[in-house]
Amino acid sequence: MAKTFSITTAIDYTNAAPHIGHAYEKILADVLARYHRLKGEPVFFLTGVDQHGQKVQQSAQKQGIEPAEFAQAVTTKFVALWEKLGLSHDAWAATTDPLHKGVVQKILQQLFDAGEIYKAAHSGFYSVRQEQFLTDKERGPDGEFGPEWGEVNEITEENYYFRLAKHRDWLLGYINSHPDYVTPSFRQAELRNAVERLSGDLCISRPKARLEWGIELPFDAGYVTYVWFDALINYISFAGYWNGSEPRNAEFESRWPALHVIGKDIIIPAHGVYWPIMLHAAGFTDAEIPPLLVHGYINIAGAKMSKSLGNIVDPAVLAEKYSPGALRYYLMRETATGQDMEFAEERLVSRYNTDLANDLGNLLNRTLNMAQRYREGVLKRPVADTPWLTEGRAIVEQYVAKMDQFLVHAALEAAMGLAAKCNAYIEAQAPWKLAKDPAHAGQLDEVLYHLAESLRLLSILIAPVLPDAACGMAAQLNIAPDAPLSAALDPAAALADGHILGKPTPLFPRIEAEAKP
Ligand code: ME8
Repeated sequence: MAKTFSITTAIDYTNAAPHIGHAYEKILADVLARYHRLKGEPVFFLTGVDQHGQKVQQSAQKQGIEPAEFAQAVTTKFVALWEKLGLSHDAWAATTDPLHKGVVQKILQQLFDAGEIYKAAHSGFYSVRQEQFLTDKERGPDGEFGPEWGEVNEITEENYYFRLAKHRDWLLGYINSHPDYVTPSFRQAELRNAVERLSGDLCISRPKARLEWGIELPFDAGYVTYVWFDALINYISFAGYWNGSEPRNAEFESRWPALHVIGKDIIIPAHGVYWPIMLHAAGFTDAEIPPLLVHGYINIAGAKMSKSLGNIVDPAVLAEKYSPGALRYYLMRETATGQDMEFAEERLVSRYNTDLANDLGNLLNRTLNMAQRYREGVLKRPVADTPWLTEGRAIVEQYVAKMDQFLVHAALEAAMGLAAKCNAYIEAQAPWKLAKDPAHAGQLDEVLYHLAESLRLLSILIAPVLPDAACGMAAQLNIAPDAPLSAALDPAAALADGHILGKPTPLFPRIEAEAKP
């Protein structure tokens, strides 16, 4: 039995509605999950929502509703968006789920009992308005805390701390001996530098007097857990870590460690420092530390998206306007994994029109039309493998190599290279001329077969990114949907002699430019 490919995304914070950056991350993980299913591997894909924390409590207060109600309303938006965008997750992590709360409390108790968590008093400057302790970083050039912090008082507060510093050397050693821990590798170098500078422990509690919307500490009912400590544990609680009376079972073991897909803002310190140390302190072995795939940011006009800048691009609106497939394809084709990407609606339209409507859609249409017109859809398979067919499979191998490195944009580039090659081949061979001369009947058969077989490969290669279009292509080619990747690599799976192609119907209708007002 093949090993399970386990993949998780960050769980989205429910203090605000989903944005295009959230959509990018979930689609990336979905494409990788679908790719591994295509390879025939068992897959466990987990995504979800991060529902606790101060910002949720504050947003709810502003609206005069309970935090649970607020978090649920935002959660509903995420759920609807993921359904619309065709996410294929196998499990859903919502941190208010009693199952998750139970696991968080058991881990807190375990770490407390093991002496990994201790209580201490902290004195410092506290902003009542922002409800947080301030550090010197928050002081203005005049050395004072600015008016944005409101009333600032020096207070002493008792809290619980998790022993991070104690495990610093272990983490450094782990990073040094596992060069593939973080992808891309420049992020691993950044992480190593941050760990070298690590000092101090992590405050993991908030007194209920200032934050109630969280998971209560099992050993002190006066406090709730810091939201990150709660959120990170989702990755194991929803993979079945502690379903019964004891932690771990065969199902969990088969799903762990999972590849964590996260954005660049949450590797240091949450996923690259807190999380491996939490797992290590809870008894996870080095082989059980989850690898990190760190993606860049989707930016708008160079600026980090923010509500105040008014540049939120709503993924639900884009999917409705252009189709979920157009949005999926654009985000995957135009973002080099690990790098930032500049969002531009006109690029979405031009990518779709150029690659999908023109290159792939027209290729499918022309090929099926010609096959119908000249051969009533019936293919003749060459007796031996031709160089064209071997080259087609070489492109599939390039695609596989890129996908295996999470480089979805490069894999799509390779696939679309095959479509471009086919279009150039049609121009060069001019089947409409061959069809006029019976002496070229054999050559025409070969050309039509090459094109149809290339389209079959393409229908498999686009499936992780464009699952609906892949089914549509299969239907028109008159082949079974959901073929595995092996069917694109194995010569024996090529279209049979005498295979009858279906009739063409437009699969990627052009997006017409909006009429200028
Ligand atoms: O960080 N482009 O939640 P979140 C690309 N709840 N990705 C972006 C992005 C952008 N413009 N903005 C955010 C949290 N992201 C925590 C995670 S995990 C245990 C807890 C990514 O809603 C971000 O990097 O702020 C993160 O991976 C994800 O969206 C959720 O961000």
